[in-house]
This record gives sequence, structure tokens and C-alpha cells, in this order.
Amino acid sequence: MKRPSQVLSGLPEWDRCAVMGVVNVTPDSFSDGGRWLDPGRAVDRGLLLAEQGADIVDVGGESTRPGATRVSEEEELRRVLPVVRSLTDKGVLVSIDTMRARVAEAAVESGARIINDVSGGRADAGMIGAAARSGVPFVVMHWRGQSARMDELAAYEDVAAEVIREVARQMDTVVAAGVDPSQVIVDPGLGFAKRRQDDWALLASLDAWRVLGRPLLVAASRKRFLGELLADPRTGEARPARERDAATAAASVLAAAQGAWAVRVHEVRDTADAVRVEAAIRTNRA
Ligand code: PMM
Repeated sequence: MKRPSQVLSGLPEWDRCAVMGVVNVTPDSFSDGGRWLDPGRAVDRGLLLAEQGADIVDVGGESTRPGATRVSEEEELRRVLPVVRSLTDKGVLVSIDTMRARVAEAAVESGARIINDVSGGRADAGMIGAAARSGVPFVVMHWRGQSARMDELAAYEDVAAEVIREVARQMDTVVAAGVDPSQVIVDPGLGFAKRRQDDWALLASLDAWRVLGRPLLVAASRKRFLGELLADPRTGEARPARERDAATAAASVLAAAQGAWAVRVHEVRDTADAVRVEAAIRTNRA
């Protein structure tokens, strides 16, 4: 199956699904919280991910795990800017994972080339304008509300259709406010106001996102639905986050096979190999 056009201005055009490696400069992210809070360690981590095959390194300074409380803007800026600056100086293609306009703007000034806003411009009234002015690609992820209450918002009749419809509506909003439509990236927001069965239904129907005609980013990495699938059969306890990387690579490569433009992962090496295998099989298909 041929992949839809994946051209975004200012970014390379990869001939396979791209890999976005994650550096969370936070004390409390669910899967890697506290490991890269020190800026030097965060930069080293980003460089290692790039060396292991990350095409993009996504830098974030605020945890969005279910139930998380927000950090101040000053603290978020303090965490991410030195890391963004240092990685871009070293030639790494950086995206900034933030819901705040000021953080996005400052990160782009420091060299970030994608704004990855898990709220798709809904959390901060200034974000869409900031994205429009920056001109860099902007991620419109499916989002129904802040992490502190997102579990209550997970109610769907037909999750695949509703999530696409809500993202299409938000795409219209961001384009009406000045974002270049050819710079929009879409994302189903796995785990954000989703129950476990919703995440699986979304992962099973990524083909349907072609109707939007935009590059699709998929972030299954280490998420709760994988931990629950792999729960200990004796105790019923979910598999710990750091032991979900093989499952992450599997989910990511199956997203690539459904046409994903990029997959966002905490551990890069296996997924980087897997997307290359997917591309080789696709290009050898009659
Ligand atoms: N998920 C997380 C953070 N950022 N960005 C996008 N575009 N899509 C996602 O699904 C997404 C994201 C939460 O995971 P983390 O806290 O482990 O980074």
C-alpha cells in the first residue's frame, strides 16, 4: 500500500515511517520521570537517541500522565530551553512537546522545528497564533481536557470515527486561525481520555486517518494499555512501563504499516530497526 504524501515544509522527507525519540525533562512522567531532569543528562539522552536512529527528538518539560498536575511556565521554560538549544546546536532535529504558547515560541527561537502540543491548540489561547507565526509543523493531537480529569472524559460510541471527527474539527479551527494547512500533523492521542479498548480500537483503524490527508503521528510507547495487555498472569499487575518496549516496537511498526508518518517512542533502537523492516517489505511488494 502506498503511503500518503508526507511532505512538511522545513523537514526532511523520509522514505519510511520516521522515529521520534522522547526526552522528558520531568520528575514525574509515567515511564521515564526523573531520569533526564538534569539538562546535561537530558542532552546526552537526546544525542544517544539520535545516534540510535531517532529522526526527531521530542523534548518536553511537563508530564501529561493521567492525573498529573501542571508545572509553572517558568519551570517548564527552565527545563526545556537549554536542552532544545544544545541539541539543535549539535544538529539534532528537535520538536517541543508543550501546551504553552510561550514555551513553544521560545523553543522555536532556540531551534525547535516542530511544535508538538498534546492539546492541539486547545489548552492555551495563544498557542494557535504562536504556531501560525512560527510557520513550523504543528501537531494537532486528539485531546478532550487536562490530564487531571481526562479519565472522566473517555466516553465514546464509535471511538475511531469520533476521534477523527474531533481532530478534523480542531484542524479547521487551527487553519482558520492562520496555521498553514500543509503544516498540520495529526495524532489520535493514545491514552488521552481513552479507555484501554479505545486505544486498541484506534490502533486497529489507523488506515481511516487517510481521509484527513495529513501526516499521522502515533505515540503508543509504554502506555497503560500495553502494560495491561502484558499483565502478570498470576497477580494481574500491569507490566512496568520500562518493560513495555518490545510491545511498543510492535505497536509502532504496525502503525507504520498503516501509513503513519512517524512514531514516538522512549527507546529508539528496536523501533528504528522495525520501521526499516516495514519499509523494505512495503517497497518489495508488487
Ligand atoms: N503522549 C505523551 C506525551 N506527548 N505527544 C504526542 N504527539 N502524542 C502522544 O500520544 C503523546 C505526546 C505521553 O507520554 P510520555 O509522558 O511518556 O511522554
